[in-house]
Amino acid sequence: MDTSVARKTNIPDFATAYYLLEGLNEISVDYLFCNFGTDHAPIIDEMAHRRRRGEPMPTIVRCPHENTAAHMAAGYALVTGRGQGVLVHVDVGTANTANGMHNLFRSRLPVLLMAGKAPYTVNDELVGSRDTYVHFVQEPFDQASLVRPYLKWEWTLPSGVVVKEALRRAAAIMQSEPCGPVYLMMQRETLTQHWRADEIRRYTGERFAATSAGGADPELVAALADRILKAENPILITGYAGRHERGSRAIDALAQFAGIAVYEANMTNNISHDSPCFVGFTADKAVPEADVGLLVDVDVPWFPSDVQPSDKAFWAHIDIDTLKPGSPMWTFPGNMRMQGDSGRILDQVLEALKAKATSRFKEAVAARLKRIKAARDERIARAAKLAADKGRPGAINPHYLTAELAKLLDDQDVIFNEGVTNAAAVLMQIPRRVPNTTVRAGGGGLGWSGGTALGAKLAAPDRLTVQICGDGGFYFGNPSSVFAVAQQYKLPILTVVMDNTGWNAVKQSVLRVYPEGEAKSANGFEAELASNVHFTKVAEAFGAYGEEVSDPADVPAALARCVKKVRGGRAALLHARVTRL
Ligand SMILES: Cc1ncc(C[n+]2csc(CCOP(=O)(O)OP(=O)(O)O)c2C)c(N)n1
Ligand SMILES: [Mg+2]
Repeated sequence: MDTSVARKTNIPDFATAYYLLEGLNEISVDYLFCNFGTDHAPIIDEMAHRRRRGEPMPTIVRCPHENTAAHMAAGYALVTGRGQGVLVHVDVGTANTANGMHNLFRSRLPVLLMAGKAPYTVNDELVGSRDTYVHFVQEPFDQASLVRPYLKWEWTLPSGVVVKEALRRAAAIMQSEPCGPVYLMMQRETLTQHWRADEIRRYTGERFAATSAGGADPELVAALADRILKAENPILITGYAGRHERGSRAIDALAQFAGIAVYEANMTNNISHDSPCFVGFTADKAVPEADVGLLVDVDVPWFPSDVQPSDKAFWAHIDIDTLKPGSPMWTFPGNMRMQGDSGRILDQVLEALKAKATSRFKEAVAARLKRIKAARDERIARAAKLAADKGRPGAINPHYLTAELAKLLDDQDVIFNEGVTNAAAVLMQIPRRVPNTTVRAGGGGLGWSGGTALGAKLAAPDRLTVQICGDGGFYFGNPSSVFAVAQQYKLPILTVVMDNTGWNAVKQSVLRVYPEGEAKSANGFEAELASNVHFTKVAEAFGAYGEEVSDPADVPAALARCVKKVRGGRAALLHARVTRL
């Protein structure tokens, strides 16, 4: 109900939970991804109340596991830019979202996590007092500590009278760059408290806006343009500039104008791979040679244990998050750092450069562009060569598998690449023209790709959303919960499991630290998982289509059938037996 109308009539009074739902609507929370418990009784009752009155509130998506809920919010925010609500059960539900909050925080995605807290009254003093066993055991001293490392803000709602003010503050913080999770806790007694409609103020988005990211100081911009003007071997490394279309476009325009080789390193959100200056997914060979380097929206441009830049090089760091305040250590170079919207800042740099460009600069650029083209051609040829090897029965080559998948995808389809040690194959073999259509979690918490693909599908029903994961990642993703939601809410996603029978990443890490160690001699890496498993059955249990493929010759047709099913409205899973670890 519009509370301004209420003022003119008999002023009704409602429970705080009623205003909570109204307030969520007002902060553009379209969906509440929920996993309920006893703490939510007042909210559930007010949901029915609002529905009966025909009043708006977020659509409820019930998720059997919180991991699905948190990552659905990630996928939705990725596509729309808007943080949604995740409503979970007290400390235990919050704990189950920690992996998701880690991933959302590191991916700079907004989300409003909400949880109840055990009732604080024990003797039935107030409506909502403790009335069951768990209320006595679900009150830790510091509930928020379960997710605090991944939060930008947290609060326990002290009274219903400020519920909308608290929601607006939560929204302003989660939506201000760098975006991220916020957490609101609420006790039952607070949620059942009644307030007159005229006591609850509105806090509109127009008046209480989020902070927008800006451009850079023109003096720094001019100084960087001077550096680029004199550069002989400039490079640009990005990881997540592609999360905004403008960032991708600005990188391409600057790179073409100035002859800069562009790399995506440890990427999470792709720029357009169509850019003639895009040369690949590791800058390791180029970093020591670069005299001017641009780090643009990137968390890990290289591994310092493998690569060191030249002492004489000049590095400019342009990032929505130059400080990386969520990381105790972050020591990549920046002779100049500009925090802001990278697209805007690079447009400024390009403009300054155009005003200063000399004919000598333009000649040098032309020569560099030839070298860049050669490097680009060479990379594309190398990828094609890798894909040409199909592998053997029971050991399908992931490069071939993903190259075949690429043939079936449209530009707007979105890939959630949780391929771990096969993630590079996904990147190399499925080039993307449109920014932000190949996505990896900024965090390292496995089990994100299924929920994220579901959330993206909810936000973009016309796009195919593809989860690509390893066998290990499949388990982590609580797949029964993912496929249950896919079925119940008609969100057909495509899942491709690249099963190499275990945790290859674990094996490889042992080999990196101990190349000739005991584990290698014994061939004992503690990495093998069950091999005689049929992941298709999990999908089939929830009405999805499943196929298992072992023979490389069967790959194209199997993939085509799965994609067709998904485009027809039914989730599908392809279990591919790839090269073993
Ligand atoms: C929640 C979580 N637990 C554990 C890990 C550690 N870990 C990183 S990679 C990996 C193996 C993943 O196996 P799989 O998905 O099959 O990929 P593969 O390594 O075989 O390519 C593990 C266990 C993690 N990243 N996240
Ligand atoms: Mg594996």
